[in-house]
Amino acid sequence: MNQDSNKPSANDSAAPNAVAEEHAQLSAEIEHHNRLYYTQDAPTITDHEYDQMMQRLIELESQHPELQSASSPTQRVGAAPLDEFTQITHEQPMLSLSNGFNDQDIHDFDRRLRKEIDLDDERVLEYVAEPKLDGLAVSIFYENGQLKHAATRGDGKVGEDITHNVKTIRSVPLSLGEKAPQRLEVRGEIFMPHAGFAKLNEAQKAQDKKTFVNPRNAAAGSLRQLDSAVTATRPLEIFIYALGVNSDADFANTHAESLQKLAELGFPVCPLLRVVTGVQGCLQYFQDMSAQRSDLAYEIDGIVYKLNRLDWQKAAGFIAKAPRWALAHKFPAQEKSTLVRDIQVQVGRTGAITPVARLEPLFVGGVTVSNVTLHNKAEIERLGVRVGDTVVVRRAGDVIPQIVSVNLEKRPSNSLAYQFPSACPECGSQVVAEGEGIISRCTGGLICGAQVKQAITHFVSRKAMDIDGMGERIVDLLVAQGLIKSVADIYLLTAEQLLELEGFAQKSADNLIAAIQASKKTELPRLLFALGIPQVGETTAEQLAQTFGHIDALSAASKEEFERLPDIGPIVAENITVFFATESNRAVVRQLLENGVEYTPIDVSKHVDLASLPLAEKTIVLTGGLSSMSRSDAKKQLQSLGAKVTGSVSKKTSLVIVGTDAGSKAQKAEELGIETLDEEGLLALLKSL
Ligand code: 5U1
Repeated sequence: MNQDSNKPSANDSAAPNAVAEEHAQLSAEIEHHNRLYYTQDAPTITDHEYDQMMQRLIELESQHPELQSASSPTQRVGAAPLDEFTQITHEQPMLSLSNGFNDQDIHDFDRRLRKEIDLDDERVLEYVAEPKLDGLAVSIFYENGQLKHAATRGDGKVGEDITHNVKTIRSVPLSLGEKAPQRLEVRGEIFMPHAGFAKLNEAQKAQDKKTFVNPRNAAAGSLRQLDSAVTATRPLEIFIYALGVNSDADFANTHAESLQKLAELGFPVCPLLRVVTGVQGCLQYFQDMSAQRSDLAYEIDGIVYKLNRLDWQKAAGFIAKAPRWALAHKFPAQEKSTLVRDIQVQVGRTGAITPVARLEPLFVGGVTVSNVTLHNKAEIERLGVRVGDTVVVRRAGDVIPQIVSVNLEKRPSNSLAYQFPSACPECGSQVVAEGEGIISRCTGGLICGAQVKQAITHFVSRKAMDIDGMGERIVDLLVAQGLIKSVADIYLLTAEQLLELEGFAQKSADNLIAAIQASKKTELPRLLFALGIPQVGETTAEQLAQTFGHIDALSAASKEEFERLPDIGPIVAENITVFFATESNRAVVRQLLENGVEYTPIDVSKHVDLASLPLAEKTIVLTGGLSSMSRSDAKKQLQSLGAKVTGSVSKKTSLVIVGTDAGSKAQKAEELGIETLDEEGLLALLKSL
């Protein structure tokens, strides 16, 4: 360490070699002590010595600003405040985890994986088990060993750029040395340990500032600071749990090995991580951690199991937003008692009436709960809950809170059974029961203010007609003033009418009318989605549009025709049929078109007839691992060519694709004399079609 070097007298020229060398050496030394202190919990110098080194580095950089790089330890005290967060698109999507809640879920997870990998019964899978921290997921990207950027998960595809804040976390390495892959992305969880959280809240209280509800919120609030100097004062920590982008294809063969390598590069990895064998190993680890949970320095809400072999992870692939090769085994939910102050009902967009219990607020599972849905009349009857009852509320992780039981011993003697309303509280129309009493629906339709407002709010929303500037407040105003009674009336609004309303000036009125006009030219799937047919989401609307091409064809179709579509079941088919059979709905559609809404009909003669696809009527089984794609990708490609892809080999199987480490299915195919293809053959087949 060199703390007494002579200070240069001038600061207007490039740093002399000796100064640059001192700067580099001092930076490396400070980062080394950061690692010893924050990652390994084993400091070898005093705080005073550390502060002296940091002071000297700051001094060198103030005299020679050109020495200050993005990965200098001085950057950890925070950079200039930002005006807003910019966005970062993740090169690889940031996935979430599927959840398991009991032993059976872990057995099922293991069984699904064994099937996916086609593992023989005798062989046991190896998993990496580690605590699931209750913090915030982050992606940190390094190029040529230097920290380039860090981002939140966001929607999994695009996150917020929080580089300036992540750099203030002392245990995050700013540079990785020469052994690091040229491009490397790590993923992990940023969290606030209990002790730091308590201290932070004390300080907030002392300064008359808002305190944080739990460590997770405190960590989130700290990371969402535009001023990284504030983040720098917050006691944040990180554990890295996975690799993202990695330019070194030979980095590791197993997940455990990859984390070991990341630890060697200086990343903090949870020391409680273990490689375990089979379901028994997972469950034993879960028990051990459950026992230790209350003694840990930080909050955890479960255990994560990940398949250890990376080639098998690849073979297992993904479902929607989560990998098949990982599972979060959640700790049991927290339960607490409170009082039901009232039971009220809410009317939804389609008239569905949902009862809600208004509770004496209680803190359970890390949040304050004041309202809990009671779902439907049948649920109220099942629980037997009444106003004035003491109830047990359960909340687990991010699952919505629920009432699990009523304490009858504490029931007040004068309490009465809850009477489910027979008339809508919004419009007074009759409430009718559907689906064996599961759903209660207001029959008011377009005369029910609650339904009309919500139907209009849905109609104008971004994924529907996308009328910019027509938020809930404006919809409420327009309906209250009687300017719109149905969605078709939107297209009759004038700027003059808007100017009469509170909060509108010429410009805002003109802008809203322009947005309404712009929405008139639309596409059929959007229009169908906008109509708000019960249970018809974007995907179903798209499928209906592609199959029928025109609204007239849709209104003329039968329930059976809808049911023939791959993703439409009897209930949705019934909803669509009823919607188009109802005269008031037909009238609204007619008026929309009369008021200027137009869409280009879809030429359904070009609609793909599944029977005409090249692999139609072929039943294909995939077994073993593939190196060029995941099995689920291969499955999708084969399905898109018309094949039926199944999980087991039988006489009906037309073809078996045999990957690496294939087990009994390949053998069975041979016994039955079924044609097989290896990965190369599969690629050639896909290419030829
Ligand atoms: N411990 C741990 N938490 N956690 C969260 N591992 C882990 N892995 C995750 C997430 C979201 O995702 C994997 C898919 C990388």
